[in-house]
Amino acid sequence: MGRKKVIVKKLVQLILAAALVVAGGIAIQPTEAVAAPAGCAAGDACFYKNIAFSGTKGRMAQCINKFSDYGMNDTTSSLYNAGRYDTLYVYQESNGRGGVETWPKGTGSIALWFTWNDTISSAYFGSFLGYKGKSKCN
Ligand SMILES: [Ca+2]
Repeated sequence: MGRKKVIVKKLVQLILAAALVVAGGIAIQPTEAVAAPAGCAAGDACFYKNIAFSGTKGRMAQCINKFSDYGMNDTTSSLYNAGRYDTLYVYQESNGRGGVETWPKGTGSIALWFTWNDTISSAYFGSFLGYKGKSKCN
């Protein structure tokens, strides 16, 4: 193989690798190890109407079947899991239905991406996943 062909092959490999990184970034909502926002108490998960943990805040201690019960359906643009033990599970529809995304304790997102911005309708700490749709989460 000539030197030119080797260089072209390497370039193609680099471009393909970059494309894969971009595709992965779009497909997966990144969990960011961000500092806990002020006012999000230990043990809670906090949901904010605006990015960067600002705007109207909702807090969750265990689980919420319907964000609409709190006037927050499809409004969350940033969130933080200040839970002590559990991973936070959020869903695109009420009662734990639809697409799901998770944030381990101590992580959050300062700006939810694409399909996750303004779409969250229910949320559960891992220990309460068994109560999806039940009154305990109302
Ligand atoms: Ca929704």
